[in-house]
Amino acid sequence: MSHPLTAPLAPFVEALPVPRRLVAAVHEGRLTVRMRPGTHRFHRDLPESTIWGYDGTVPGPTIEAERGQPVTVEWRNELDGPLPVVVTVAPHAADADGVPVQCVPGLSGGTADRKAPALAGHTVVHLHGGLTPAVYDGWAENLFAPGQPAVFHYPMHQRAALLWYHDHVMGVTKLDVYAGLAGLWIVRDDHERGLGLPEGPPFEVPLLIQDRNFDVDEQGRLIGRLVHKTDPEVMEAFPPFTVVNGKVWPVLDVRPATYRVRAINGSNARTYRLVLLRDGAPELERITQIGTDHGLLRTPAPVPADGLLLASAERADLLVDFSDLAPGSELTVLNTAAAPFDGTGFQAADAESVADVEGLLPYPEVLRFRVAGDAVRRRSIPRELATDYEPPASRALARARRRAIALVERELDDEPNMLTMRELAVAADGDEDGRLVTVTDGDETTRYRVVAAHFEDTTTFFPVLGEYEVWQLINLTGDTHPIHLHLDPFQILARRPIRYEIPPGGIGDRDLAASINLERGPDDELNHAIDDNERGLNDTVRVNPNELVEIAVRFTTYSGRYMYHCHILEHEDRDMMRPFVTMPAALMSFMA
Ligand SMILES: [Cu+2]
Repeated sequence: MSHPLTAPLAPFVEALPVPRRLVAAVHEGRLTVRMRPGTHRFHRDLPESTIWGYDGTVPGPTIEAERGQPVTVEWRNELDGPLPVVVTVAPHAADADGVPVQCVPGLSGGTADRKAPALAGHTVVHLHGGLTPAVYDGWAENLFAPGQPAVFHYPMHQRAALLWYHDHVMGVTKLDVYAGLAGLWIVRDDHERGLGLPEGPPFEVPLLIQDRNFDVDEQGRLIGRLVHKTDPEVMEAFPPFTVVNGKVWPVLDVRPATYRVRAINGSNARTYRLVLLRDGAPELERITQIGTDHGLLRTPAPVPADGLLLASAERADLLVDFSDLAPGSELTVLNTAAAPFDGTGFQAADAESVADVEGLLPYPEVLRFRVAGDAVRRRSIPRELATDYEPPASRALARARRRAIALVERELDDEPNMLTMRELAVAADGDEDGRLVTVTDGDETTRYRVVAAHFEDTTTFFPVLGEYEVWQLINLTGDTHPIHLHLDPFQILARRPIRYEIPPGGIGDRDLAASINLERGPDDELNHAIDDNERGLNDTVRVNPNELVEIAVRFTTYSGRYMYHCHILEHEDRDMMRPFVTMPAALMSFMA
């Protein structure tokens, strides 16, 4: 563990902003959101930054919708170049003092990428978590130039949940989201209201957690210009400053009461493991998780003993109990997840000493709660939450279509590694060519062949509406990947340890040779378990190294072309994304 850096910005001096609420019902379900350049101050001691934002703000307005009441949004693209982010690859991974360049502001000797300023502001909006018809889902190639009309209809036939909307342009999602194009979207329903959970301010608090870096002037002073910096060894950006609802390390005054905190990781790549501390000691028992990506859990769950893990795009609906605390009490949220994240644990009790530049975590600070004001009656937590879903029945799963996807990292000469997915199909009996993937589970070995590798390869997944499918996500890389499926949510069935071998040259441009055994490797220290707070309806799942994750998904309503991908934006932009086409059963027999 290396020495912590001295923070160039003061933590916990500025109030947590709450994004403006845009309640759809007040506007009869018809909203206009302008994407436009704006200015934003990320911290009191920083000059203003130029950003691209929904309604010109960071984050965009929080849209609130009712289940069953459709919302139409005119996404008006009024963007105007150039992209307000300096993009650079630093020439070295560490500076002259040995500090990783991603932990410090400025370009670290890198030159500003010349292609990025030429981006003309093409956008496409994806409502993440939305059960949205394909034409309005934000297919990454269906772009809108500034001035072109984009009117999207969102039926909102879906459970109450915290969703988010963000840019999804092919190849540059990482830059457009980083520039500010993200906002929250809350779906509400009567079932949730019946539970008496806090709704709206002050007791419901959304937290959009992101990380950002800034440029410096010739004297080394921070200026507001946003910097997306990577280095020769790490192709994802892991900026040093954690930003919550648009402010670096903010503070929220809370009353002695129960708060509903709706947290989402909107970072490009960083995974957070959030620990709540008072006087240096963890107090995670104050937190009860009641919901995940797609809304309420069946029953409340504690957060894991190490802390609440949120990879990019994951959400958690939390009740946090401050009701016994005297005014003046302070609770601090720290992040204990090193980057790139690989699933390694970290004891919550050690959180205060977690700062680690080698782990690209120079400043673990996230947010502080400061108790002030009069006590409010303690809120009881319902013992039963959701009643509208159950784990899929084994009978339904026994006849489910099974699909397998390998996650691989291909090393290339003179350019960053290529992270891609390899869709696998069971190889024919006589297929003995060497490029096969074998998966051995006890006595049983299944032989697969790669049938698709790149985003533009032929579609091979055609799920039938209404039928369960089991997807196996097999991680053959050294890092955790949050895999996101568009459209319907899924349930996590299993996390299983694997041991695998890839022969020299086994990862080609389109093929793969690997032997995978469903057993724990001798050096594998991860526990490969499903945490209680993951047993809900999710649209994003962390797939750790040496791990096979099995999910059950059932697409229910809309036919069409959708995407699934890693939600590390630098990965999704670099080919870790694939299409699938949902089909009505009656049409399948007519497919050529
Ligand atoms: Cu990834």
